Amino acid sequence: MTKFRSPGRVNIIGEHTDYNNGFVLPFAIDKYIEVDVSSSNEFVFVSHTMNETVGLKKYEKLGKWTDYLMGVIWAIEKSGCEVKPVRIDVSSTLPLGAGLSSSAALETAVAYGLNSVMNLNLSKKQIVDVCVRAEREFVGVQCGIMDQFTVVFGKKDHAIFLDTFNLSYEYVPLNLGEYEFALIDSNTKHELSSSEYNKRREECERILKALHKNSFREITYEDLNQLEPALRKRARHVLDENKRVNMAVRALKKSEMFLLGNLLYESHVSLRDLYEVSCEEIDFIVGFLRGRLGILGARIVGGGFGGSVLVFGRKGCIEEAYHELRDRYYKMFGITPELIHIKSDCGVHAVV
Ligand code: GAF
Repeated sequence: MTKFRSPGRVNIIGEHTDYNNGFVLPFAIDKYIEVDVSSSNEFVFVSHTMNETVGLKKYEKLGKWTDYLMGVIWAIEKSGCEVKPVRIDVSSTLPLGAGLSSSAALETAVAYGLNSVMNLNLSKKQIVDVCVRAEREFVGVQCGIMDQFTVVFGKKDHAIFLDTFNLSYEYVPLNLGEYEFALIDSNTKHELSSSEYNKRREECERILKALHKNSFREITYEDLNQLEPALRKRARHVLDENKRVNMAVRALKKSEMFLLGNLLYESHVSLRDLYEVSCEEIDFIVGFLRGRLGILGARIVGGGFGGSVLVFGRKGCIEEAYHELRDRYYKMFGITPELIHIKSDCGVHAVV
């Protein structure tokens, strides 16, 4: 078997908590990156989506998509295994830059593929670690573990309630009845996304230092008073968001759909005002949807500064709202947003 498929992910709630030992509630989706791994005398990466073929030296960094592939090879070798030259063909049905974790999908498809083809004997957890390391140390984005974990451990019809403090997790059934999740891609991605992401991480490090704590899990609401105002906002978001994840899990289990929707709106406000990772286009979409008949909740997903809005609503209502939104959004920004229907799906696997 030489073809491997890895899904994207959406996160129901728990944003910017995964690198703060917090909780997240993501699920893998039915949009994928596929890679075909074949032996070769040199490293050759082919993107069928971008129509580009690139030959590289081992560990060569080019500042583009090929870094995710070479980063994985680098990280696998750092873990003590040897990776022989390969040709990797990449194709995708997962929109890039839409906040759906296309980078983690690409990394895990490559790691899983190399693991199978070269009999490396890496466990699923080791594959997650290799991919996180590739992104942090080779690509240079100081990501948390949520994306890679979700696209490896995803389970159809379930979300993963993950505690990133000790990596314990529980599959929560997605029994949505007459409701559904969908995405509206803003079709914008602001350049500063990775630098601002790393900045947020540094701020969180400063919070721990200022409060003399080893982990966000030791921080209480009273502690926040000791922080300077900018850092207080960031910490407040993390504490509140962790609570919201736990409430969302209970709401999902009890089918309290209105509560779940409200938590999404609250999360968005917090990401906009306290964590400051939203942008004009995304706020416009969430503002438009808020209070519309049949729409229960909406919020920015992923790292921020563009990408997609996750919408939760009664079946059919999201599509209806989208048609009205499309023209208004175009008038405002000169861009057409896109409606993406999603279903939950399983994690990375070989394609037969
Ligand atoms: C990005 C990162 F890769 C994740 O680890 C996570 O921090 C997310 O942004 C924000 O919740 O997708």
